[in-house]
Amino acid sequence: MNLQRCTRRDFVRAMGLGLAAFAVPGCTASAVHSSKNRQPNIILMMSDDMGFSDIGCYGGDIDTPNLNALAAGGLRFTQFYNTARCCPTRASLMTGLYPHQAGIGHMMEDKGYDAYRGDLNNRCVTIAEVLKPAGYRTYMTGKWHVTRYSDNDGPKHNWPLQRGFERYYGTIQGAANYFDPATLCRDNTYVSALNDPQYKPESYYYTDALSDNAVKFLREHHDQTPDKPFFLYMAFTAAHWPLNAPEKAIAKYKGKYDKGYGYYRQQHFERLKQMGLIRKDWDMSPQAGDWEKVEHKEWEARCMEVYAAIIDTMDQGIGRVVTELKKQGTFDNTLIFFLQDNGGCAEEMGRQDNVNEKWVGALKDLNPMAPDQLQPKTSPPMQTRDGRPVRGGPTVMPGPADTYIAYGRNWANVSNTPFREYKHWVHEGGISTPLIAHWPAGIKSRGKLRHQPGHLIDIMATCVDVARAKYPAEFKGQAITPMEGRSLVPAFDDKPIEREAIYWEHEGNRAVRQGKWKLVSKYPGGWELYDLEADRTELHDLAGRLPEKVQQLKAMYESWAARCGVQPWPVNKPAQTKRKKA
Ligand SMILES: [Ca+2]
Repeated sequence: MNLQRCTRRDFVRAMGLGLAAFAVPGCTASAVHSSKNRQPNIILMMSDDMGFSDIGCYGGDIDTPNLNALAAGGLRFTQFYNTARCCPTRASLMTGLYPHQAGIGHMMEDKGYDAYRGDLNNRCVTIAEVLKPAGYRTYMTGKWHVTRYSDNDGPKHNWPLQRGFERYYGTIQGAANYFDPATLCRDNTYVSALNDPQYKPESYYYTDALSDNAVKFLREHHDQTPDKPFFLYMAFTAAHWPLNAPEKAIAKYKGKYDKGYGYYRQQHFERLKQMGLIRKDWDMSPQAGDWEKVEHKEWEARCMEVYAAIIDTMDQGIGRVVTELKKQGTFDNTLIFFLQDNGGCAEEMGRQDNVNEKWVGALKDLNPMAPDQLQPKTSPPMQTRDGRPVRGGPTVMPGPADTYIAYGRNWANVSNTPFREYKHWVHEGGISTPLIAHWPAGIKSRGKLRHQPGHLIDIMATCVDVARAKYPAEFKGQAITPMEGRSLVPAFDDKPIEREAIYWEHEGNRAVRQGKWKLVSKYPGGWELYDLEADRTELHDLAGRLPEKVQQLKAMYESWAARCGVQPWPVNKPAQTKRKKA
């Protein structure tokens, strides 16, 4: 791979650009790509709960040859950001707004304020809703997770088909057993993993099902409307817990992680520096776990083996999508993005010694389920389709359908190398994601890095730009909130992305980044200030030394929070507001 060394000058240049105030969103595609008559196809691939340095082309040790090839043929952004968790990330990505502006300030419950309805509002539009009027066909596979209405018989106004997608296959809610996912849906109707007439694999595995159905949609598109451009959103649940993967995929990684946390963190750190993805003079964040003190070493290593197998399987599915594009002759003029929805996850789901007392003890009279019966449970206590209880804890090796276990904080710390914190926090470990951009017809550079900071909100602006679409002021009679992001097209040519700042709020964790400066706070603590050019691993707090900078950024944060409807955490329902369920 042709890897560009990251120099200090590159960083200074990229970060200094963030200081330009209140720039107008870029609309440069017409200038850059005026020679292209045809609008590009756009594929947006997102994975779930993965760290900054998991995939190979970002310094990881998991086999991801297909993602690595996209990186080698395109660009890798080194400072791209998400929102630190599933639902707000998906809302922000789909709408080009901050999550609170789209109504998903937290998760999938109505907290009584417009910014916290747990349901996309009607003052935002999805990328699919914007690209359709520009002539695009629109398809989606994967995790939706931007509505609190997930009953098969309930309101579906915010399901994918009602928010701009023509075809859909995936799960309406978040996490689920990969061998038998709950809320599995084709178009507008729930299906079981086994009774879907349109998809009959030899053995069912959700990640493969998402890739296979993406290929199916691409084939149908090519058969029916080859002259139209398409937008395909693939939202994998890989590698969110539970650690479920086919045994054959796990076997490939057997013994691979026996050296323990510190060894792999150091490997990630060295490769990141070698690839130019991080600066050589940054210090490493503190290590979370001591391998020597781990009681169940074989189990703990197995957790990481399954995690790797989940990601490996996703990468193979991405390879099948690329193969289909090449077969159709559409690979060159397809803009493919790959990114992750939040940092590595420190949640300890299913890892406790006594977890089966609660999980297995709660299940009575288990019977096999009929093929057309829907899996009712997203998490334990639950049973497998063939009638076995789903278990966890350190005596149960993760992987098979009857296990529900997370890889835990210490491996998440490896995934997030070299950064601090995890999914949920807005320090760099929670919000930093790879962003691969591959588009041979539109991006001249191959295998290069881009250090311009960017955020999920920029994907909508970029899609509007390259598709020559119009972001509406009004949609279905409603005024639409102006988009927040900036087109990444200038960065494709290594030009600046001009913006005031980037902001975060999640569960009381707050941050603002302007240029090289980041003000960040971990709920319920105070503000910390970092110079990300010198210290992106956030180890040298400058808040005490630079009180004026703290005040300036704090005022910016507060103004943004007020503008976007952010409430103090924890958000409690206002007493008199009782909204009826729609
Ligand atoms: Ca996630």
